[in-house]
Amino acid sequence: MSSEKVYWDPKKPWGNELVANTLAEQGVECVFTLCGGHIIPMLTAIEQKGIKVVGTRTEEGAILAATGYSVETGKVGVACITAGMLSYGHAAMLTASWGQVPVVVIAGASATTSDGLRDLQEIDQKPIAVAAQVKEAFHCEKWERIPQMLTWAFKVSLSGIPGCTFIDFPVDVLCSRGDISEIAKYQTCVISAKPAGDPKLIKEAIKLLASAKSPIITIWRMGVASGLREEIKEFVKITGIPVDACGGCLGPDEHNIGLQVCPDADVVLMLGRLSQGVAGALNADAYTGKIISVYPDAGDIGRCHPVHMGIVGDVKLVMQQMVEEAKKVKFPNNSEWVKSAHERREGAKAMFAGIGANDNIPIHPARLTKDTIEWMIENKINKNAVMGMDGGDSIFWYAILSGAYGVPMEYPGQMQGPASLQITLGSVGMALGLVLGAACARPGKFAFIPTMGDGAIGYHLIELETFARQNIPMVVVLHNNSAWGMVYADQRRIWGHEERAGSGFSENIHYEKAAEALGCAPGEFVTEPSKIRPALDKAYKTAMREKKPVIVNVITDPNIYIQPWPWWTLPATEKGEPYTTFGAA
Ligand SMILES: Cc1ncc(C[n+]2csc(CCOP(=O)(O)OP(=O)(O)O)c2C)c(N)n1
Ligand SMILES: [Mg+2]
Repeated sequence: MSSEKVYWDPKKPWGNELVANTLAEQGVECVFTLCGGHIIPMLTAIEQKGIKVVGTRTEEGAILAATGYSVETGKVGVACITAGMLSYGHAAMLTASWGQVPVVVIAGASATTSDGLRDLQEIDQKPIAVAAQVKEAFHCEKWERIPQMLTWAFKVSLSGIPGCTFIDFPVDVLCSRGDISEIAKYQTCVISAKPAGDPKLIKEAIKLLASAKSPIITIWRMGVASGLREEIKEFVKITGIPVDACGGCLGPDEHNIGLQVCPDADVVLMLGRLSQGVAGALNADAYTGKIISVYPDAGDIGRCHPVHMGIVGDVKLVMQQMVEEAKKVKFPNNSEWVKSAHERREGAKAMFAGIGANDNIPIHPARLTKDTIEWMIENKINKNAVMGMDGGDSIFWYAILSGAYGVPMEYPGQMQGPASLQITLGSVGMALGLVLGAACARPGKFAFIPTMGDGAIGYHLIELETFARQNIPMVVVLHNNSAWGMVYADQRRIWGHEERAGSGFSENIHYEKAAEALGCAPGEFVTEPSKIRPALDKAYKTAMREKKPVIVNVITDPNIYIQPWPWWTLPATEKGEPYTTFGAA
């Protein structure tokens, strides 16, 4: 909060004040910004409404933070940026849109009075936003329409399938004043109605699930975002069906069996899954049984893979209907099936623990991942932390090992990054921005990034200064393999020998020192496997004591790779050799 108070005239408010009032009306508590001349009074007006304003170091950082904040809280995330700089936020808007996360991006714009004069930062921003797949982009040229149009931006971001919206205001509109009675002419209303499912299909779905031998439930972004936590808990209690991809909705529960360990389930209740056709770890095609897809938009059900039954509706409401219907039906005892699913996971755990029991130097990435996960479990770090992950191969090591170890997300959206967004836009580099937003929503809470690629950290390294400024205690475990490792691994596989076109970095970069220069606490540089756990202990203590981020920079072997595809569904190569999940190229 600024100490000098600016006094406004409530009867003749500035446009900037109307923006701030509308944000307050929408219940906004925190705004992420990259400031600039066109929005200076807007930011002050917002702060004076008691809304926290967090300054980031890039537009992309601000929009990613707003996205992470939304995933963490379930509320709309808000970013404010200055005129003409939206291109810097493009990938972040795509991330929010693909991630189905409600985010409102507010921008300043050059004055209407200077249109066409090539004024400073005079750029038509709407097409940039539209190209970033926002749900709708608004340009507000009338002072008296500011509350109405800004409310639209919120309303649209939340409605149907949530996503990013954009609105900009010319600086002369923001800096003009008017009579509040004019505003009444431009009203809007917000309704929160949601559609339920077709009762006939609900009945059929329950019948099918009750007759299945090996049914599973999978929960995806539109399920998580619908807030179905209570419903899913009750549903598994009644039906005994295990949850195969959980999205954090079940927490630690015996029915939470991990991450897609049962592609051969005979019936799959797929909740809130956008149909995607990519060959990837989160690919719905991996399932071979009958899919019952519940999703709010019929156009997306079965778009890229066949489904047996499509139920259109808000996922939470449909689950309420399912719970009621399930009470009327007798379900078989699924406990043996749950047990066997856990056994599969235990099998995977034993296999990866074996791979991770490796004392080589440079450190095997499975060793680093195994030690990190075991340290995290032993110290209950994941029980009470905001989390995130980023990278290429590094992310897959963590995703697959944590799935095999049965580490649950404690709450929906706890793990920021691809795991929380669940949609494979596939961009590396977004986690620091997302975690910043999540951490700002939970002041004082520890933030943990158990895996981060050395390529990935480069995108928003500068944002570590924001973490330090916000006094966020955080530990980042850096897989430093001096490479865009996932790419380098493929180069070796394709060419059969070392080939590094564009994929290598300088070796042994001291990222922990770069972080220290940005205000973080002293970090760790680890080259020996036996030093991993002591470094994690020390980093955690330092982070908590100093209330600052700490980087644990671990030098790992670039010649070890992991397949990004689930190890249980790997196809054979052309040579007839089975792909392995890991190996030394
Ligand atoms: C923004 C973006 N650029 C490029 C890619 C292509 N890509 C996928 S994985 C990867 C390597 C990531 O390297 P790093 O973060 O160091 O993780 P590692 O694979 O080495 O563990 C790249 C460049 C991408 N997914 N996203
Ligand atoms: Mg790397």
